[in-house]
This record gives sequence, C-alpha cells and structure tokens, in this order.
Amino acid sequence: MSLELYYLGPSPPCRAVMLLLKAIDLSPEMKPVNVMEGEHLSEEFLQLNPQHTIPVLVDDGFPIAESRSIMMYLADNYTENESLYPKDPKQRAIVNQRLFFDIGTLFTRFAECYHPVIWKGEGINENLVVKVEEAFSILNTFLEGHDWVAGDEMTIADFSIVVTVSTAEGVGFDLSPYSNVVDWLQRCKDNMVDYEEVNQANLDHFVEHWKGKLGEQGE
Ligand SMILES: N[C@@H](CCC(=O)N[C@@H](CS)C(=O)NCC(=O)O)C(=O)O
Repeated sequence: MSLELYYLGPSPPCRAVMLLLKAIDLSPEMKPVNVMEGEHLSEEFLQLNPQHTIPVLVDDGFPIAESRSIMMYLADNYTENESLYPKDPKQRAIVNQRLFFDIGTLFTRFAECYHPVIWKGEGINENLVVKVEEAFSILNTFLEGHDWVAGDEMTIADFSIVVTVSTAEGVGFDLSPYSNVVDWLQRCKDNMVDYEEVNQANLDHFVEHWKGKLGEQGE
C-alpha cells in the first residue's frame, strides 16, 4: 500500500486533513508542495490535480483533491471509528450539511472578506464583515446544546470548521459574541490529537508571515 499527502502546513484545508490523520493514527508519506514557489503548477502535480490545489491524497495511484472529500474518503476507508463519519444516513446527512455549510458559507464568506486583507493588504469591508458575522451566528446556533458541530460526537466536520474558525480568529475576527463557538474551539484544542502541533503552530506561522508582509507594505 502507498499513501501520500501533498500539502503545505500553513494551508487551512491541509491542516483539516492533517488533524483527521492524527485522529485516526495514519501516517501517509508527506509531500510538501510550495504553492508560493509555484510547485502546484508543475506538469507532474497538474496530472494529479488539474485544479492545482492542495491538499491532494494519493492512495495507491488513486488521486483525490478537495480536503472535505479527502476526509470522507479517509474516514470511509481508514478507520473503524464510525463516529467520525457516521454510516447512518441521517447522521451522515448532518455531517455533510456542516461540511457544505463550511465550504459554501462559513469559509467562503471569511475568504471573501479577509483574503483581500491578507493577500492584498486592503482595508476591511464592513459589509462583508456583516456576512461573516451572520455565518458565525449560524454556527453558534448549530452548537447550541451540542459539544460538536454535527451533534454529540466529534466528526470530520469539526476538523473542517475548526481550521476556518481558528484562522478567522488568527487574523483578528472577534469570536467573543459567539459563546458556543468559543467553548467549542477550546474543546477542539483540548480533544483533537496534536492540535497544537498540527493546527496552532502552522496557523501561528501563517499569521506571523502575513503580519510581516503587512509591515513591509506599510514601510
Ligand atoms: N476547497 C479546496 C481549497 C484548496 C485550496 O484552495 N488550497 C490552496 C492552498 S490553501 C491552493 O492550493 N491554492 C493554489 C491554487 O488555487 O492554485 C480544499 O478544501 O481542498
């Protein structure tokens, strides 16, 4: 069997997959792809993923992109722990809903609002902040009375959403109005295997790099 993950530590979708890998105690061969240097546009990488994004998992020659589908695949094939991605159709539907809420609403709104700030040094657009706040309110509602985003067990949706939420916090989005989210984030930090190493350290590295760049632009 050969299993490889093409990744870069600071990348949010890569961090989500890496948190799941720790949870299921699986160690694929790690293949760094430096997107800053354009390595994701090489002929070899485009063969694996014409969409030229990381992460990409390659399982015995079978490549799969998109972090959430990678997590579905890993949970279906590489763990006996059914609670991470339940087989029951209704429970699975809730997990899927949370994953699609993340890619379609939470992360998307965060990226629309903050990527111009992060990558282009632009000022913050308050109209877009309102949309991010609305998405965080919805997440807060999902968490009402529940320990995890899809119910009472940690699932792959928690890995997906925790990288969005922690990255938002890392670039200055105020989580304090969303008390369920604040409590859940602490629960993730306390319960996800190697959270500090896999998510926090890579996120801190990303934020440091970003702040350094902002400083350069301000000079
Ligand atoms: N929805 C994708 C997003 C992947 C993504 O955009 N990755 C970034 C790094 S964080 C990337 O590879 N960017 C290079 C590109 O889009 O060409 C996922 O969850 O895997």
